[in-house]
Amino acid sequence: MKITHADVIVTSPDRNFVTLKLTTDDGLTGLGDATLNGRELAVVAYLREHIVPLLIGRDAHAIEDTWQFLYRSAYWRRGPVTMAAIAAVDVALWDIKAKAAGMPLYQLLGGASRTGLLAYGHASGKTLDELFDSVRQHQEKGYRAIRVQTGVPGLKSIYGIASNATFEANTGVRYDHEPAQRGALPAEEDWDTRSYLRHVPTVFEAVRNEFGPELPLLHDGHHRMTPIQAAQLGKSLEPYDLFWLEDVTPAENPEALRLVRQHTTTPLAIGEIFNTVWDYQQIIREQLIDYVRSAVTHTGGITHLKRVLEYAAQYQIKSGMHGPTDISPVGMAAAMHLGLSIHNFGIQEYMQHGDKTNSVFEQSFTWSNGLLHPGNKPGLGVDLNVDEAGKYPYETAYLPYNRLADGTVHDW
Ligand code: KDG
Ligand code: MG
Repeated sequence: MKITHADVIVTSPDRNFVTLKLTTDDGLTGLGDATLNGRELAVVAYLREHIVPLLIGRDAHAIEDTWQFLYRSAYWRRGPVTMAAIAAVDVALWDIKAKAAGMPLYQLLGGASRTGLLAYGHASGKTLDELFDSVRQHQEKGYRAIRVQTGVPGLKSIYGIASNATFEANTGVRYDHEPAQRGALPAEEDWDTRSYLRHVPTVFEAVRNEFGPELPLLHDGHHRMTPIQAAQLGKSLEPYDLFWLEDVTPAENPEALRLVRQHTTTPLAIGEIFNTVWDYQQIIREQLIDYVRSAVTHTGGITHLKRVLEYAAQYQIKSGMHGPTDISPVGMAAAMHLGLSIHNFGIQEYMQHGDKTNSVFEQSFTWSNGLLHPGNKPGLGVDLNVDEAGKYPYETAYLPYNRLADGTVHDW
């Protein structure tokens, strides 16, 4: 079975998505997500200019060989652009193989290890009242685990708080958290770590008092703290029994997590901006984290993320795959098939896409009782409606960035 066509489809329903569609001489098609938020066109160029020409005529069944060929023959390895492009090819080939076998993809990956995937959503609020409302809305939507992000007194606009009025006016969409804003320049947000560290524990205390001890609660530090600040936060949140505390430090320096670990028993999650097993090597071996945050989309696809998760399993570290709205429905489906099949599944992030996105990507997953399931159609279970996709051309959009009060650029 040979690959005869490879199309890179860029569409912007609600937000930008990049999708690779492979077609074989048997007439089978496969989809892969290559969306890299705010840098989408870099992956488009990488795919169109450097990968598509290499794919035509290749054996569509040779997934491992194609992965190794694309990774090793480039000479320039790793990095988010390369690994998102390879991921798209890998997932599209798994989609094709599963369709050829007449099975949902999770069956080829070893079969279901559970009935469904526990998923968490994003509650947020500038004030406690807004936050409580948002937690309740999530519970009404069926969520049984909830991420809590809060405004901080004195800071106008910070990561994780429900989309602002400008974003809503521009897009007509209200996401619970959608940081990328359309426009020629990135938005500027402000940051003050000391205010944040003082305020966050008071919010978790209030949320626990309101919602009780059972509800699994998560929180994202979004790479902003020094190791000692992160240790302080982990320690101050211990009484509120978090499911995890995510991205406490910038992830480039894995040794920072040693210091955090020495000081706190709050479980740690990291890795949404990692893209290979080598980024994880030290932190898994030294058991510095509890959850792997990588998305299939940004970590070389199912072939490579499965490898990371199997390594993690040796150390009782579980999956917590990234699933914000910038992971397309194709990327989400890949995550669900992988999550259903592995033994060390932990939790799946699930933010829910908007109506326009759902009109472009026809999906077969189910969401009930707080659990996701990828469905039982052969392959990934996602089709791309090309006519609908064509209605929404690419629009420039950037992630925001942070400045401190004195004007210094800070990690966002
Ligand atoms: O594109 C960036 C977002 O995906 C990221 O900010 C979301 O941190 C995030 C999360 O945990 O979902
Ligand atoms: Mg995150």
